[in-house]
Amino acid sequence: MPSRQWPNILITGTPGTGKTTHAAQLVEALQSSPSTSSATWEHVNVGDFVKEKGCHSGFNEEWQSWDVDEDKLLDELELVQQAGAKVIDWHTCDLFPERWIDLVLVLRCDHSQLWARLEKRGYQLNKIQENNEAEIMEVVLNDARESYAAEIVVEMQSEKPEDMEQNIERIVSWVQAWRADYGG
Ligand code: DAT
Repeated sequence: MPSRQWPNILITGTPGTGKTTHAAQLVEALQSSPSTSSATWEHVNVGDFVKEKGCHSGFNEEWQSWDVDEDKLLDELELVQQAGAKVIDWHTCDLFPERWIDLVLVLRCDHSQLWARLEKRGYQLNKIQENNEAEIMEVVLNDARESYAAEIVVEMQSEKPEDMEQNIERIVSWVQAWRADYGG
């Protein structure tokens, strides 16, 4: 049983599947729902966190991304996750200790739609291809299943705005149930 009073939720998935959009809407929904609004919910965008806290060893030009210093990132996040009520948004999931996370949501998207989203974002071709292949091979979903207990890993479709609405409703209900069971 976790010692925190509110759960930590990890939203993961291939880049472009909708993590940041979901996390922002989820925090808003949790902050405005009477049964969960007594906590201060925080969206932790790990990509931004890495840059802000300098948890990297430089910018990788080939992949147009920061080379993450995982030890430093874990040290910095250890303090952040302790209080609970965090919605952590990151495209890999096997880095975080199991004890930090109460629910793992893996967002999924049809690969041709994902391709279009990443193209629109201005990603280079190698990055679009790599991510598209990863989505087809279910890399993040498999990593989540290998890293966390099966009952806390939930796959969610993220193709239409209605998917997002339903997903958010479902997660808010889950937080309410968690709070009733463990929150004290
Ligand atoms: P990520 O944080 O996983 O990289 P994002 O939240 O930035 O992804 O979303 C990428 C783009 O796709 C953005 O323009 C919003 C859109 N999008 C994501 N999920 C969606 C959904 N369920 N319905 C419609 N558009 C969605």
